[in-house]
Amino acid sequence: MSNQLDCFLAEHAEVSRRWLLRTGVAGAVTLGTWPFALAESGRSAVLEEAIAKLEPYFTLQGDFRDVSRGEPTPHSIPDETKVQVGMTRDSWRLEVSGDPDHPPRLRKPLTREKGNAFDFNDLMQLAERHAVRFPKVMTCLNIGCPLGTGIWEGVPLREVLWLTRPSENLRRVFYYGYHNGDPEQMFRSSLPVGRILEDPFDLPPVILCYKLNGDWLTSERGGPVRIVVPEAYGFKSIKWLTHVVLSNIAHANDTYAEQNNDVDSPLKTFAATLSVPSPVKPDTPFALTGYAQVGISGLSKVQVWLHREGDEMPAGGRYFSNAPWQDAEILSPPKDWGGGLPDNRIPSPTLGFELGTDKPVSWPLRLTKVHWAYRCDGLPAGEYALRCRTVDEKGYEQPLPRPFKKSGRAAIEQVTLQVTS
Ligand SMILES: Nc1nc2c(c(=O)[nH]1)N[C@H]1C(S)=C(S)[C@@H](COP(=O)(O)O)O[C@H]1N2
Ligand SMILES: [Mo]
Repeated sequence: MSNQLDCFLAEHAEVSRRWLLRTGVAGAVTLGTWPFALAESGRSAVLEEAIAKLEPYFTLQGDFRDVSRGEPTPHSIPDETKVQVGMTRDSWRLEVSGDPDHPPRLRKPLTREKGNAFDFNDLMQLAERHAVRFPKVMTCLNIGCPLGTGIWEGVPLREVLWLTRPSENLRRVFYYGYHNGDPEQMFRSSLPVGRILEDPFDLPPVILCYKLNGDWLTSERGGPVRIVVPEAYGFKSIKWLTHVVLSNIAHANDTYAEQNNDVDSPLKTFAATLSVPSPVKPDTPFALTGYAQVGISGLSKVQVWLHREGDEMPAGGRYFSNAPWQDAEILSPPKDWGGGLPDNRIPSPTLGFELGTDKPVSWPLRLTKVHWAYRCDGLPAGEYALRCRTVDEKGYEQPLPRPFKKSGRAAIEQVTLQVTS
């Protein structure tokens, strides 16, 4: 099965499951209150109905898709073993030390051996002054569709890095987590030290994350502590973090690089569908919905194009720049953000939101996802290719002509739609 189809089916099954729970079983939710303001929208019924079925904006911790490696996966080991290996908040220890092969000068490495490894209390102390929260979509470079979106809370990694008092020969930082004590199972990521010390433009910092959507990070999500790199694909956000290694190596040494992945590629902007009714009746209005990932280049438009099989294709190559793309509606911030946030509110402060409110400073929020909807007035009978794409903040079509899957999948999605009486 193609990656794209795999994503599509997974998302659709999930949306239908939630819809059933909410309407059939729970039955308590009315269209007017969830999840978007419908009453004052002025939208047609067919569009409002499709929008009401959309997944919540933020994902419950337990609803994230899990792609953890390991035999067994570290979050599935018995609770007693978790205590022994430092995978609970009380037992967690982080070693921050120099790379023996490319040593930096550090005055104070933090190690178990020296008895000064960094623990959860130390982290909470730093959190009192330095904690940050930001929304982010977690996406696997190799899967393409997001695994979940949440508000991640943590302490900037630089605060811990400075504790080791580095003074020379430090260019790269690599890090890994608990891997069953088996070197073969180690999954390592790395960053240039500059990205940890400073945040380019308005990016949030790289954090040692301990909470997601206001709750302690669960073991499945990488708790007690994982790295979260705001602008990166999932593989940079190492779970069950145990070691940070400061190095003078001049290049990336991520485990993911060994599998032909482009490990310096930031999150891409692209659109995908969530609900596509098929078949639909000829000349009858129908609605489409979907999501767009808002990558590093931002998002200004989501566009759809319905092309009937047999009709002439527009000139201009495989990225269809000259096709008659139509703008879809990018949905406004939801009234109910979902994700199980405490009191159903955005915790304050959260980067990207106005202090003390649930109001985003700008919309859509970069490095997250947003939902879109489109109403088609009706089509003549036939088989159609439905495609969707985005236009980024600077006005460039996204995905750019970029066939490299290993830089993060961001294809123009194509889905078949049947129009028959
Ligand atoms: N320790 C560890 N961290 C890891 C991984 C791993 O296998 N081991 N997988 C990475 C990859 S490839 C992805 S896409 C994300 C997925 O995060 P999630 O399982 O919380 O959705 O975790 C990353 N962190
Ligand atoms: Mo991944």
